[in-house]
Parts: sequence; C-alpha cells; structure tokens
Amino acid sequence: MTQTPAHQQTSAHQHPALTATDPELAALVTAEERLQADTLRLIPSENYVSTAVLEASGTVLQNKYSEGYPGRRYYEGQQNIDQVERLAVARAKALFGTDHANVQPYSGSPANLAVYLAFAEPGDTVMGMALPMGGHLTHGWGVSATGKWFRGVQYAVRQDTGLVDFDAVRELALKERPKLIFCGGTALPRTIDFAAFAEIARESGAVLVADIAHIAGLVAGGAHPSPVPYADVISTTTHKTLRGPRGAMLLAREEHAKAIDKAVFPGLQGGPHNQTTAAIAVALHEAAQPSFRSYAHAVVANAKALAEALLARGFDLVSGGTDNHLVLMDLTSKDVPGKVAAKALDRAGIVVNYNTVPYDPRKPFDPSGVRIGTPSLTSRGLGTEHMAAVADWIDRGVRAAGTGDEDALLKIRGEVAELMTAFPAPGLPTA
Ligand code: DSN
Repeated sequence: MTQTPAHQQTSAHQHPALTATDPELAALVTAEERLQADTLRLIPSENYVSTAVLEASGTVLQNKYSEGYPGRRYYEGQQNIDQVERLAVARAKALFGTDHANVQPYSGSPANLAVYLAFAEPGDTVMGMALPMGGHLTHGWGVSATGKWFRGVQYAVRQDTGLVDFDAVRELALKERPKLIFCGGTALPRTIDFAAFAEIARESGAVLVADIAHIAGLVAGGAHPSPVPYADVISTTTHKTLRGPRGAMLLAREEHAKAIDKAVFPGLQGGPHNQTTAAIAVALHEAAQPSFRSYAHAVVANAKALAEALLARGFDLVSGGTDNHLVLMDLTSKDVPGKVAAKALDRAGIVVNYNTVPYDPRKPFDPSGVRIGTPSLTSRGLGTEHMAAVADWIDRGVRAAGTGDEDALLKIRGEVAELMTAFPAPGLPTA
C-alpha cells in the first residue's frame, strides 16, 4: 500500500496568522496535529481529510450567506456559491447514482431530523434499531428529540448471532405500521441487507431511510452494497469513511426531492455552510477516483485482518467478526470494563471509544465494549500486514488496563508512535 503522497502533506509551522493573532489557540491546534500524527486512531467514525479538503473548508466561502438553493436564493452575490453547490450536488448524484442530492444539512442529526420533517408529523410512529443494539440516537431513541416528538419503536439484533432478526423486524413493522423505517447505525459490523429492509418497508407502507453515515465511503468505493435501488431516502454524514469535512447529505429518489429540500430549508436550517459545501465537493471528487476504490476495499481488508488477529488473541467480537470497517469488542470475558480499557488504550496512544454491546448488562456510560475501526489507519497507508501488531498492542493494552501496569502502556505508546512516524497522515504537518 502506498503512503501519503507529498502533495497531500502540509508543511510544518503552517498557521502564521493564527499564531500571531491567537497564540493560545494556535498552540492547541498544533498540539492536536501532533496528537493525530503520533497516535493510532481507531475510532471508526473518524478519519483524516486531505489537504485539499482542509483548504476548501478554510476559504472565504465562509463569509457568504446563501439561504435557498442555487438559482433561488434570498441573498444576492451568489455567482460563485451557486456553482459550488451545483458542483457538490452533481458530484454526489454521480458518485452514488441517485436522482437527487441535498448537500446542505449541517451534520448527520440535522439531516435525519429533516427526514422526519419531510415525511412524518409529531406523534407519528417511527422505527429504527435501538441505540444499545448499534442504532443511532436519531432513529427514534428516547433521549433524542426524535424519540420525544415521535413514537419510536425499536428493533434489535439477535443475542445469539449479533445479526438483525428480519422476522422480528417484519412482525414489529406490520404491528406498528411506522411512517419511517431507519436501517443503518453506529456500531454495526455487518453488511446491511437493504433489500430485506425495503421489502418490509413496502409491506408495512413505510418510507425506508438508509442511514449510511458510517459506510458511505465503502458504498462509494464499491466495498459495501449500495442502498440506492432500495431506499427512498439515504442519509449520510460526509466525514467518516467518505473522508470529507464535517457535514451531511440527503440523497433521494426524484419523487421525494421537493419534500427533502423544503425540510432542510426553510424547514430546519438557515444558510448553508458554503465552505463545507465546497469541501464536500472536493471529497466527492476524490471519492470518484480509482484510488478511492482501493482505499475502501483496503479499509475492509484491514478490518477483517484485525478482527481475525483479535479473535486469535481470545477477544469476543459482536457477530464474530466484521464485513465492513468496524469491529465491536465485548470485553466481558477479559474482566475489564470498556471504559477502563478505552482510557488505558488512550494512554498507550491508541484512540478508541467505549461502547455498549447488544444486551449489555452495564450502563451506556460504563459499558462492556470497545468500538474500533480501520478508516484512519488505512488513510495513513497501513495494510493487513500491520494488523497483527495492532491487535497485539490492543491485547497488551487491555491486559495492562486490567493490572494497572502504566509502564506497559507507556511502552506501547512508544512503539505506536514509532510506527506512525513511518506513515504520515494526509493533511497533517510533515515534521
Ligand atoms: N457519533 C457518531 C459515531 O461516532 O458513530 C454517530 O453519530
């Protein structure tokens, strides 16, 4: 696997104006650059954007108000902004093969809320995977506005397999007749069967929403099946496997285009963040290149190799492995709570997040699991040949967490930093 090309790296000492104006803030940015360079970042919803995406998101497009849509704005002076947004929309439609794209949602949660606004009334029944099973807050979970303003009914994965039980999903959908059915989530290590969800949505008269925030880059790169033939609406963030700026998109069939656009603006949001739209356009351009297909497939190959290496070291993985970018470790048998492990790994230079596992007897803020993934390390050029070392560090780190061996964690931190030096990250200073 190739390493980050020189043109994708930025030179050191690169924030002269910021440093002159606000040295305190500049120092924090520099420290974050150092942290992202030196650590092994395994949070599956994070990535490294390219220097081109970073540059686009830091432009004077920031200065412009553009409420409305290209050609139909409430502010003048849109000669360039309209073209930026049209470019992003055209690229999104071409990359995913959809009739319609809205690139204005500020992030994933507002994007999902816009879907509710487009298709449901407060109090309506909506259906999604329960958060502790791997779903998302905005799929009707109780503490979210979507669970407070709508009547959320939730499906699960099977306790014995960790996989969606489609008979149970069908039974629930036919009983509850939800307006919306969400598929997708935040901690799902397996392929989403969009066809099966579409069949259930059709039978129950629901609008099917595929939330592909985690896997959008895999879908774009052909490493996960596309929901486009099956879902009425597709919701995605742009900053996870898709490797763009923090933002979101809604993709839809033509029949839903007007409802989606009206829901995003004026229904939910004001002016779009034009600098983000520009950076989304750049990311979509990058994702259309052949090298991105290789990236997407390498993310999955790395995750599978990492899962195998962890299984070989006695770790329990939800669903027994992975089909995508994500591995959900259940540390119950290791007798180390997820939070204790995650914090120890952080001290060892391995950045993960603690996470509930399906049917977790522990609380969400102190759960049994740790969620890891390979989008970031693959962006740095690590390959399957490195996954045994990564699994070893995790194994040693979790054991050190159990025994409180801080020296062992420090030793791992040194080894991690040494390997990371050989794999510079896109968008970060080189020295
Ligand atoms: N917070 C995101 C994640 O980490 O998966 C989902 O919204």
